[in-house]
Amino acid sequence: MHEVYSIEEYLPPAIRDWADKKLRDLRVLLIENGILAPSKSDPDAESKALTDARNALKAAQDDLSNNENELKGHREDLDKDYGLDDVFRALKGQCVSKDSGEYTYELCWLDQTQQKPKKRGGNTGMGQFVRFDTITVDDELLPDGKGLGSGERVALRYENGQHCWNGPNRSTLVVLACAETDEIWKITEEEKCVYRMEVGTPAVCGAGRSSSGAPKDEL
Ligand code: MAN
Repeated sequence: MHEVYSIEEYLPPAIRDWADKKLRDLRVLLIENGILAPSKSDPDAESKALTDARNALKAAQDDLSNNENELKGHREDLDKDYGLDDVFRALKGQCVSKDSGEYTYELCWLDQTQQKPKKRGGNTGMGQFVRFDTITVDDELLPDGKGLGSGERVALRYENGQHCWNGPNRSTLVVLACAETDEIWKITEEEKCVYRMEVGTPAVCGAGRSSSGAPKDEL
């Protein structure tokens, strides 16, 4: 506006006043329409249109970053091993528990295992899920079918749980066998802070697959 104002100097006073008023009116109009910043004296002031554009950009960037994070989560999920035929995908986020001694033990599929004191005190992490494994077991098959039986069984390894005083970080080996419902059958502490859970689940009842639970003739 400076250049325009200086033109006034060359005008006769009457026209100058008229031009001056017109310029003021124009300035007010531009401010009202968000094109011009409200105050020239404040160097940080910016027009409403610029503020709106800046806010829109910020909102779009936030959206983009949220979507990118979501995409990253989905990609990681797709890369994860959900076991034979992805059967464990459906179980993710679900937990089963069982009372044993002074604790309730909790197994959360592909997530973590925990020891929860029945009386007082906080929960103890017994490991985070790290990977699938196959182990060979040789147990007598119980009449109620609630046992591992013998042969190769799918196992889940949970490691890096809460550190054990004078011992390792807690870990859990979860050994699975075919059963009608998800159920923890037995919990043992094999060595100090090294736990083993024997668990029944339909997730390993795949027929004819040696690595996924009891073979058909054992059912
Ligand atoms: C707690 C529990 C036990 C474990 C001891 C080790 O009492 O986690 O299972 O053996 O800590 O100090």
